[in-house]
Amino acid sequence: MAGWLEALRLTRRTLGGLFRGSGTASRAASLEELEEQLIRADVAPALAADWIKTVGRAESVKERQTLLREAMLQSLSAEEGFNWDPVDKPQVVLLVGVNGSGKTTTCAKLGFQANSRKHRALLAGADTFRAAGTDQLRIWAERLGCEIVAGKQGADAAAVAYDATEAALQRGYDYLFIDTAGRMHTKQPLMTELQKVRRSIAKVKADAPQEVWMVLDASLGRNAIAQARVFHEAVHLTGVVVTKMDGSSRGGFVFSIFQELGIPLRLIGLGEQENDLEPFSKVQFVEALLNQDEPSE
Ligand SMILES: Nc1nc2c(ncn2[C@@H]2O[C@H](COP(=O)(O)OP(=O)(O)OP(=O)(O)O)[C@@H](O)[C@H]2O)c(=O)[nH]1
Ligand SMILES: [Mg+2]
Repeated sequence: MAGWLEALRLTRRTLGGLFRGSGTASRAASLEELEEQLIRADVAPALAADWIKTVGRAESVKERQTLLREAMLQSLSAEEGFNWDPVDKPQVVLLVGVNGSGKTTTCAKLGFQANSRKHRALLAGADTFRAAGTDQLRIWAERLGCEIVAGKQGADAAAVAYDATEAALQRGYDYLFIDTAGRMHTKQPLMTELQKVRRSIAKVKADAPQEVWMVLDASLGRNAIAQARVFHEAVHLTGVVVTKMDGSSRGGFVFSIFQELGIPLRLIGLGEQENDLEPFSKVQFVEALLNQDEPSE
């Protein structure tokens, strides 16, 4: 398991060891350089400018570092994680996003998390676009020992989601995690299909899906924010999962999820294995961004 420090290595490198050599003012980056580095790591320019204003008050490099840490933490709102107490069964989580963002892997990771908490989870493969759309999830389900309901290629994704919700309800599952096909936010018919999927779940259980999570690929940086905005308008997101943080040098966009979208970042993917999914921790995130205990690269 990669861990936060390892996963944020590339973004940290983009930040260029912001305060390396703290204490010796001569080696500290100028404010202008600092701002550039933040923007290079995909921190929104307006936010970076705000922080720089705050940090500019510092009288020492050490104080500058403290002020930036505080400003970063303040820019991230309260952590919500995910409530692993299935009060109202089944808790239905619908995973949506553009192609290749990590939906299927995240669905499997959620099944693993439920299993390891001794909850009963059902996985649903509603990616009926491609011939092999549900194969990947089937393989995961077998490996994890999770039950799965999956549609055939060309089947109506809304009907698969309906059947899966009914199965989860009737068979007393605690959680239902529904994987959907990747879709570009610019393709209106596909966004309409997603609305239909959402409605069909609610026909079985009026308050479901309790969660609709957008899975965002961290390597897209700030571009992911624009995608999420369109999905939010279409299906009302209740959370975001950021994947592939371990392969991204643009982790600074995470601040924009809170600042610009106002949607909680629930979980973060730190690798490809089933246990590489963590609740988002703002302290761990900021500490990993600013960590200096490693040699320069
Ligand atoms: N390094 C890393 N790779 C990940 C992570 N999450 C997913 N991946 C990889 O990203 C690739 C795409 O993941 P999928 O889960 O298939 O993505 P998807 O959104 O289901 O893709 P489509 O169904 O084609 O839209 C796979 O190779 C995954 O192993 C992560 O957190 N870190
Ligand atoms: Mg998939």
